[in-house]
Amino acid sequence: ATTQAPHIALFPSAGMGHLMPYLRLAAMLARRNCIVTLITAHPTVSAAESEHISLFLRHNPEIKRLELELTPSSRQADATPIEPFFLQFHLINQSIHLLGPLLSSSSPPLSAMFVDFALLAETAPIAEDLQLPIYVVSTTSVEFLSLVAYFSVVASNPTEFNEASTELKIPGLPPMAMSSLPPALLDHSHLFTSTIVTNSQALPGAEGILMNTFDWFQASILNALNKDRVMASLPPILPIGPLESYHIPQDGDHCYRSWLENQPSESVVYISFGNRTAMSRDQVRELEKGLEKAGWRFCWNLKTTKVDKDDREDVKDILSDFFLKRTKNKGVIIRGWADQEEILAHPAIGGFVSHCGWNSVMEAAWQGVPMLAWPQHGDQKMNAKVMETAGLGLWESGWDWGPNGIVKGEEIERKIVELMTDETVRERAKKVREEARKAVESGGSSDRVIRNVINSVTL
Ligand code: BUP
Repeated sequence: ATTQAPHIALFPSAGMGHLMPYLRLAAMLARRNCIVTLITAHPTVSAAESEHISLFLRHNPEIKRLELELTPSSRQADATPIEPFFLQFHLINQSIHLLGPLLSSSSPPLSAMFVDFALLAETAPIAEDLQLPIYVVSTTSVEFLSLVAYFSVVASNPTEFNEASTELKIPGLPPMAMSSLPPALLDHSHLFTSTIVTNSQALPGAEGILMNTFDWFQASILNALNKDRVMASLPPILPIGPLESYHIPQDGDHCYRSWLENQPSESVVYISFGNRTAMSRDQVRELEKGLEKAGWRFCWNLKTTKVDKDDREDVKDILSDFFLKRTKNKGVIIRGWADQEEILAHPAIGGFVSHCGWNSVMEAAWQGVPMLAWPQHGDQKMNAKVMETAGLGLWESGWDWGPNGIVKGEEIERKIVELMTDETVRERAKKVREEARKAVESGGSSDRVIRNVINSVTL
């Protein structure tokens, strides 16, 4: 009998860090002859999300789109203000009942659903009704995922996990430092925490957890979870990364493009803290000092608000005249969206100061660019540790900003110099690149895993 191409619905949640891996996976599945439907929530939080979805679909007309129209929030108008991206998780979940009818009329009929962790608990009953296998596509490190998976156990046992704890011990895994965990986890009424608890309870019902990582990068924890089964209820962890770029040429000439062309090889440090991390003015001043004193060329992706739509200030209103004058030919400042993959791929880039969002870690691994981790919140500190352990770069674990103080210019200067001059780290990062590329080539570890997943959802 002839087999039919599987039809897979992908359901990402909010934020570019959650959207990018889904778009990459959608393109990859389409390349591998799957029929792909992308479920998108409307409206999105950031302008970057809606722009990327439109551009992506225009360049990939074979990928179908289903739009989930969000119903307005039932939260009280006077409820505690909440991070816009967490609120969006909540809004999508609240509107999921609209999804069943949309999906049941899909043509050809669906073969499987791939969903974001934050949407799992609400989507699982819909998938079950339609008799579809459900896979989670996780957008974080395996370490953070294991914390999330174990968290429902911890949450029901406050004597094991409270403000006085210094470590969290998951049987069979190395202990996790409390200082690396998101502080919001201690607050059970926080939407972040309740989202984790609810969805972590639903994880055992998934067929597998697809992850943007590769065997070599996180071998030890992957062995513990998949071979030693230290968390017996967890479905298989399926490393399919690094997810490859979907290559859409960006319009226009962004200022950094021509500038980078004229810089010597590995002479520029790229700085970005992701799409939704706002840096305080005091910290911006210290970073200016550090960059200027370190003396290396730089390309700084500067954000001062959580949501891009709110970011309207001019560079001159944010950075000091002194800094701009002193570094006139030394660096370029990016405002608005930049193609980070393109930047990291540029031979002029020699180091990456990053918040360690997981996509950024995988993109640096793919290019073999050494990182200096400066994590802020969420999974970032745990990701930083994974990155450092894999040998991709440096992490100064005491660095923070916001309520816990700011990092001084001299400190920043010292670490940037170390990042740009440490030959051992540079060599090791090149080794990471080599292993990343081996994983995705035909017959490589990630290639085999995704091939098996596609086969198992093919009727
Ligand atoms: Br900012 C920015 N260009 O200007 P992470 C980000 N990105 O391509 P987290 C750009 O967005 P969030 C820009 O390459 C990565 O693929 C970047 O995801 C890309 O961060 C993605 O690194 C950001 O996982 O997401 O914290 O999960 O940026 O939304 O905070």
